[in-house]
Amino acid sequence: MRAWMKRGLAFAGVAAGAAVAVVACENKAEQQFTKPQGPAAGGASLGASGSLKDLMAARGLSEADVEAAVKTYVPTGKLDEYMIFASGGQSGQVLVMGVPSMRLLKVIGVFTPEPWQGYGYGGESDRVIAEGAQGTHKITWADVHHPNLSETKGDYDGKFLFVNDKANGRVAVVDLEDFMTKQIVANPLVASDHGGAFVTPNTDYVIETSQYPAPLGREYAPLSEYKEKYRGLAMFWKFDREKGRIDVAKSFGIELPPYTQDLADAGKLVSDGWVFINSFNTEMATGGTLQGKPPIESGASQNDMDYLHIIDWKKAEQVVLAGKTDTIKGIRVISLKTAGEESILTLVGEPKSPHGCDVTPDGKDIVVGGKLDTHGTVYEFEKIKNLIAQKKYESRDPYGVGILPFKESIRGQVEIGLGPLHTVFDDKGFAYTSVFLESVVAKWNLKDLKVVEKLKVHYNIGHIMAAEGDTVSPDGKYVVAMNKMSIDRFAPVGPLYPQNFQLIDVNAPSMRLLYDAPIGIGEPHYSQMIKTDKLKPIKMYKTGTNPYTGKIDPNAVEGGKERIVRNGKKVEVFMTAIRSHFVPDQLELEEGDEVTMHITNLEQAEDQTHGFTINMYNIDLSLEPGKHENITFKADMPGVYPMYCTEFCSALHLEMAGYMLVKPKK
Ligand code: CUK
Ligand code: CUA
Repeated sequence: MRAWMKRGLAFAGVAAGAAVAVVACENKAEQQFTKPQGPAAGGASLGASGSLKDLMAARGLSEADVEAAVKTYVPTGKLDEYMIFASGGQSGQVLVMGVPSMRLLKVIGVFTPEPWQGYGYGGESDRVIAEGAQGTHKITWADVHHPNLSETKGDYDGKFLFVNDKANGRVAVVDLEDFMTKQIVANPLVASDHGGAFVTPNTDYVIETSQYPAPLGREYAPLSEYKEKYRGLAMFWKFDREKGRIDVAKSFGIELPPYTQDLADAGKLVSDGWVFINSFNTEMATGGTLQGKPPIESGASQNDMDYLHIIDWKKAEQVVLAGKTDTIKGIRVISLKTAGEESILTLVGEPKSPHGCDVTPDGKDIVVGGKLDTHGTVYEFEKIKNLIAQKKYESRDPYGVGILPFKESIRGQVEIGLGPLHTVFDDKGFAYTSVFLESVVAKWNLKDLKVVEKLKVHYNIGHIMAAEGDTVSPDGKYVVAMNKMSIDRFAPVGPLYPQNFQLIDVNAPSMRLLYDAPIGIGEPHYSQMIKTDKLKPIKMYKTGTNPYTGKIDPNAVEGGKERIVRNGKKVEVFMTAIRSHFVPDQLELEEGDEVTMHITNLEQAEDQTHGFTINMYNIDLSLEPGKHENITFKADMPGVYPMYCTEFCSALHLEMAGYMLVKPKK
């Protein structure tokens, strides 16, 4: 036996770090490469590259570039100050990134499988994904728009993340203890959603409001009956913090008029108990381009005003408790009639094609942008509340819902520029609005509603996000422009360009662009940024834990108690994984056997993950230290199948393998 092999074996039972070190020491080139780390002492020169000035000249960098580099560089071993949870768009996933480095740390599988995490490949996660089924077709994608962090007293608490799927009307719960998706709730009432997944200040409810109106419950009705049968919905999913799950039985919806509800935000502090939703297409246009009718695009842009929806959810809760609800597809729904009569729903005008709906950190104002307007409109909650209390409606809509007088509901309007969309806030009383048509971030003063500065972004910004931006106490410091296009920015990768997150320093008196981060998974819409130290994820599971119950699995396997139990056609395998072998490592099956495998990773060392796959059976698990997984499959393909570990876990990782043999029927 060669020396390295002996050493490798000796280390097979200790931490991977040590084992890897052994391998690295064998590699002379690597040793040399890793030695001269970091800048030379004194900091004036950059190693062999000469002085900083020379380096700048050689690379064509300006002082501003170097400043930006210094502000975003996170040296080895240091952590990013903030973390971003960004929509992965059509991927149905969530991207986790560090700020200021903008490094990608993780891609969380949410609505769609994520192979590295073994999410959706034979293990327990299959059930979570299956629970999110809508209709009878297999849905293998999602349109993730707004990931939102759980809050306590209006502050991100770092415990959970909620994610919506606009396309298929679904909401998911990610547990930030292990950054895994634990629940997908499919809304049986809506045909699509958008205003979600926002939370109330103590995460009592996760809000999901519909986008394109359709009959509630998705029954058929012709477009000629749009006004009578099509509806919107504001869904209030009750969140059970203890269980870490949405409690569907305690949830309720509020029927809305068939105006296309858009973005939503929950009130906070003074406006706690209320939810605001902007809308467009109050014209109720349904298109008909082939019949010579205007497309929805122009049909929906006829009126000067659409409606901001104001929802009193505390009152709605009372009405639900009093039993004044209908039940549609098993969900309790407050009818539009009741919502209007009880002032649970009130409307107020919003200028042309509104988009974005953002409550200020003090909860006093609501900012709404306008895609075809140059203004941001700032509604004053106090005024709205008084008008509702006095029932001072200007008129009622065709469904009997009270409409408040616009002028008396606002604090003012801020002249922002062409196409203001979304607004976020800092700690110094400034608001930052994304301006789509102008491709700028506009910074304005919440006090006097005056723009103080505009920063060009490249190009066409959609959402904007700020450090702790949706809380009662934003941090300022950083704002990120989430741009839809990236012309002239990155090396070409074909006609589908990356999206571009541009990190902006908002700490200095004037805004400064720091970093372009191309996003190769899209299209991201919104994201939230939380202080890294608020997140307290676990480092490993207690041995035998099933992450989907949070408990030791009843079939968890102890070392030494591995076994194969056959009962007719049913075969149960109790397996363990530890560096660098599976016990048992030979499965001898008959064609047609119904197999259940229980696999426990016995490791209790940090980052000591094993993978497990059975070739051709689409089985792929990630077994983090302590994790237990259960898989069920039918051995219906006779043949020889290697089973192996898919994570480079130790020097003898390649040897962490075995065979599944499926003997053909005679
Ligand atoms: S939306 Cu995409 S840019 Cu879904 Cu929040 Cu405005
Ligand atoms: Cu276990 Cu590789």
